[in-house]
Amino acid sequence: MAEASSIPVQKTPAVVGTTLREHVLHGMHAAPGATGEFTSLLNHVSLAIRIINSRVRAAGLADLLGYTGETNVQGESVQKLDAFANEVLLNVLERSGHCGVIGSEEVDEAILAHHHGKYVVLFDPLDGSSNIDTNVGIGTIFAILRRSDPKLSRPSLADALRPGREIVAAGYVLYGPSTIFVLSTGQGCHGFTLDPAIGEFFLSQPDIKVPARGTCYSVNEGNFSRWTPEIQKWARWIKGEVPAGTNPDGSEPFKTPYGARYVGSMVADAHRTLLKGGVFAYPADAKSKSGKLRLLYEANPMAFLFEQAGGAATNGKERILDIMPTELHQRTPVILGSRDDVAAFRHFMSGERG
Ligand code: FBP
Repeated sequence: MAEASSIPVQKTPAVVGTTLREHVLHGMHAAPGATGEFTSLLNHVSLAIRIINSRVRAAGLADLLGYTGETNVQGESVQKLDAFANEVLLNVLERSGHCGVIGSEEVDEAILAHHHGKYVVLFDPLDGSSNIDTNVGIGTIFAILRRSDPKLSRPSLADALRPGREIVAAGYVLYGPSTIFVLSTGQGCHGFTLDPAIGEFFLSQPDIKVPARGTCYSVNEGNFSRWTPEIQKWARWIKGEVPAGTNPDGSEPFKTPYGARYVGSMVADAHRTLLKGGVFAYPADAKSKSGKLRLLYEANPMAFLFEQAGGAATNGKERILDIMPTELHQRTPVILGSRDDVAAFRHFMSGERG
């Protein structure tokens, strides 16, 4: 009679997917010296997101559409749902006890929270606010950094003004037809879908890889007349108005024209680009001389995710993650997406092409 140990164990096929909590916990077990604080912080972020999601889904019924009447540090009129999402994230993060510094798109100054809080969390509570009232995809974006010496130093703005390459985790949530949470803790980029019946995120797109080249471009062409001649050349090139020509790096010629896709919510446009490839760009122009998007809580977290997925992100001159921040709400030109498509944009910006 065979030894019990040699009898193959019949594993029941997994009918229950991997939850976000399990995925993060697994990461923690793999990290030497992990204390569980990082996992707990990510679980707090996930709680805030599920609360925001519940209101986004019923915004029209919960008197959460329209404006609060206030203006934020960006000079924008604050939308009720933006203010609500901001309150929820601030509340949950402060209560977590893990944050030394919190930075929000909706709050002028950095919030110096817990003296010994190990982490810095920077977020855009509701991205794509111009689309809130028209029920188009909107999102939440965040980045997490570890404070260099929480035991000794008091929390300060300097803890937040660090290059994106020091990010330890970043993510965004797209409140679209389904609620998708894309997260990276430095081990690749993974997508989770919220099961609204259970209120739990399940792993739905493990190890996302951006294709090296895409077939779509995403930019607000309404700004064309304000762009530099180099960027206008890129736009004519990607629309096939001029021959594709040869690449300065000798790589396979591009197949233009590309298709145009633009939602006007960075999270929605970036998510499509992450999965399908291509390029999303919000370059600087004569009106927005430093671009429109914010470095610390829009460009950096997205750049971290795209690089974790094998893509690229630049301001046209350097890697977004190498930019040294000087202000909490500073803006930057953003070009992100497939490696080859971002390289092509850079070649036009630097005048190497066109
Ligand atoms: P907020 O909504 O968080 O302010 O973000 C800015 C944003 O809405 C991005 O999501 C989007 O990519 C961009 O501005 C759209 O700008 P525009 O309307 O000029 O194309």
